Amino acid sequence: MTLGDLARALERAVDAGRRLISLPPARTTVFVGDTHGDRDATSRVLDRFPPGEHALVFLGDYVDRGPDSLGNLTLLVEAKLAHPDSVHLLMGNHEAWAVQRFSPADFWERLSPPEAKALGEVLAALPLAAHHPAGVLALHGALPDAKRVDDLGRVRLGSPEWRAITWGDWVDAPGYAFGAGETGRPAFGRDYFAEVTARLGIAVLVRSHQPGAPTYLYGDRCLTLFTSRAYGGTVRRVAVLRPGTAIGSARDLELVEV
Ligand SMILES: [Mn+2]
Repeated sequence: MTLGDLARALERAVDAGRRLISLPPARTTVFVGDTHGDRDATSRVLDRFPPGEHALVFLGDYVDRGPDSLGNLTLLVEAKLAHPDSVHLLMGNHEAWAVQRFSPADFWERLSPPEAKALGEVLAALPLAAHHPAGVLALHGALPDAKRVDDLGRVRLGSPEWRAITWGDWVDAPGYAFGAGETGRPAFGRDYFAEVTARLGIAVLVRSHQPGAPTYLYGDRCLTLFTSRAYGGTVRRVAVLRPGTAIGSARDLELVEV
């Protein structure tokens, strides 16, 4: 698939411009962390958890860092086209080149300006979050300062809420926001997590994005997951949520190595 073909396929593969995905409670849901050019990781996930039988939520950052960004993105788009209702590709900061540039960005920097523009525009339509009625919210980075879950469907690209979702880190300390200016990574603390999750009625947040974060944070209610070899020794794991499971903490999701 050429890059132009990929951009056109992606245009058909995004979730019709929806920013918030509602996950079906009756199907096993599999959350997949950053894959970052690790096509082999994506391939293993698709083999082990066939879409259709499972709902698959990819948490963003498909390109850069790893050896095969284009192959990884192509495989994901093909899976999305084949199973539009059970494969969900959320936006990470590495898909948001058209909104905010960053460095290092080995994949984006190798594209010609027209290629980067075409691909950047279609990736900017990706959804930002997925909500499961058992009280699980999935997104790339951190929670936006929202009043209710539905507000996540109306987040504007480039807004502070968008920056929290795609760029936000969590800090294992009391407090709310740890300022990061216009270009740095916004960071949030334990009190902010407690307040926003209470407001949204969320028991567990599943996210990726921050390689240095502990797997479990905030009373095991914030799960940080990676599914890529691009971070060196990081184990490739997914989190599985089975139908009917009562979710009190992220430990109620099963971590599976792929
Ligand atoms: Mn990221």
